[in-house]
Amino acid sequence: MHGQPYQPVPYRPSRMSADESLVRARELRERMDERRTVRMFAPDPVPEQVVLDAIAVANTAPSGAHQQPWTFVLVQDPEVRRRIREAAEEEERLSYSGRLGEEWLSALRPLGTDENKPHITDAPHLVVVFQQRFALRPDGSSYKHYYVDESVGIAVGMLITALHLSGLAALVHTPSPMRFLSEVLGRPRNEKAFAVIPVGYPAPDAVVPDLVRKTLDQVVVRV
Ligand code: IYR
Repeated sequence: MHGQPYQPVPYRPSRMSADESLVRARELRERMDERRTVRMFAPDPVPEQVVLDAIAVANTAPSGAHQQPWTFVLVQDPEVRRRIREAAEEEERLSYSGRLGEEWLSALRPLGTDENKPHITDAPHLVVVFQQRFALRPDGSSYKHYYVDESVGIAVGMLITALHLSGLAALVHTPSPMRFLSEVLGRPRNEKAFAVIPVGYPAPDAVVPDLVRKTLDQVVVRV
């Protein structure tokens, strides 16, 4: 793809009627409003194919120069999971005991988060998303990637949407700093950790913060 000439092909999807769009959009809006970030997972198994299909959806995300600058690492090895949890909790202990600062800590207070990250070892699946800051060819040469943060952010949005619509809960967890993930997972030097995403069913006794979403009027401006 990189450096190839422009060779477009026809795109003729069948058009949905406006009435059907209205029905589908309303249904989707209601379904997505049920999504909640979950921090307490049931240990029950989830077929890996559901997660792979959701990653395949994420892989359809638009990206800068269609470079798809993402890698999804599925971490199954319990020992690797344990090491990730240990390192994340060590960093978070420093964060919550002062590194974040009072303003950040008070923003987090209503969410009830703390330095304990049991979801890293306990959710049936763990997806660690890496952004490829640049492309690295097998011969060691490289070329630039564009709009990497935006591209990976969109892909992760599509991933959690796909997981939710497939009946699963997820958490976009960003331990900070995340450098340890590259070491533990042996990722190449062009990749930088973006998020740790445990996936599964909510625990039967799961609780979530009592959040209220902004209304459409609060987020839409018409010009
Ligand atoms: N990374 C920490 C803190 C944290 C930060 C934000 I912004 C959140 O929305 C939630 C947590 C943690 O994962 O606990």
